[in-house]
Amino acid sequence: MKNYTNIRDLKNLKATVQEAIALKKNPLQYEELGEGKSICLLFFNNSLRTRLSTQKAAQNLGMNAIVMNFGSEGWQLEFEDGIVMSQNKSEHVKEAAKVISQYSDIIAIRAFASLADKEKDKSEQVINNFIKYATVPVVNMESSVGHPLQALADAITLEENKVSKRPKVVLSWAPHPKALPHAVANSFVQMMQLQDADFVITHPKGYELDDDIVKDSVVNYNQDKAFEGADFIYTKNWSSFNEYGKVISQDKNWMITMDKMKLTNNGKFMHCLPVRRNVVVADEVLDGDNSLVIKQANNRTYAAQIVLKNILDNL
Ligand code: AN0
Ligand code: CP
Repeated sequence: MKNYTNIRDLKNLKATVQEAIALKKNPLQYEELGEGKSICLLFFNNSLRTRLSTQKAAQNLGMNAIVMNFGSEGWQLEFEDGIVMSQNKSEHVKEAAKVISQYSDIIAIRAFASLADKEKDKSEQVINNFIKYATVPVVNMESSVGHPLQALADAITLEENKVSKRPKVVLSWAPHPKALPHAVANSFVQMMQLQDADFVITHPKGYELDDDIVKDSVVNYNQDKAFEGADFIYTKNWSSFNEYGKVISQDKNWMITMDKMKLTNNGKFMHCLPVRRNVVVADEVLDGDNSLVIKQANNRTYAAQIVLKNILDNL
């Protein structure tokens, strides 16, 4: 693997999950692999888990991690080609990507969707320009379309916690006051499409995800029906895709409560975090025995580590 931009870049998801679970037992077993190598982590948006777990993963592989918050510290980058740079953008991605490549063996990037321009977001302008002009591999730490490190951590968490061979897994929309990206939901859907599971997506009308992602995955607009017999409830808010980036409703009835969880088959609760308590999910669910959110966040380290290992193996 050269770049990791999508969960489908993994040759074999099942095998990768097993490798990550093995790695977790002895995280320092490849400590020498990354010796003398550096990774530049570039953040155009906020982060807690991605920043710390990817840094930890690099450290476990013996790499040096250099972190830069582009939003507040970097020059504003221009991504359009052939433009007269007379406005507020100080540097073009053409130079920036080539320069950063000289300081690093891998570049990892977080650049959320603008939620303003659907076509530009779908074109993955930031990450694709870095891939185009960088001379080293690029890793996606949440782009406008996907969050494949999160989806890999979720796959590890599902594997570790499933009690049947073919679990029922539900991706449920939940309300949120702010317009949030589709990336986490998109990558979760793409990851589930590679799993042997009964997978159902549930959301109110108007919150349909991109058809190009959902393909023939099952969608049920009735949350209660979707929850029946579920082994896992994966919750995430996202803004409308059709009315691009709009919050078209904040229906409180979609919040995940204990009453809703009672409809499931003793279902486990999952969320990528950060999560707003008593807006997205009730305290009693998040704090309950069936909540996997802290374990999920722990698996971010091993997801990142197995991805970086795979890239280092192919340098
Ligand atoms: C981000 C999102 O929804 O994409 C990051 C999640 C990992 N969440 C927020 O902005 C709250
Ligand atoms: N789940 C996740 O990516 O969290 P951060 O936004 O804190 O990195």
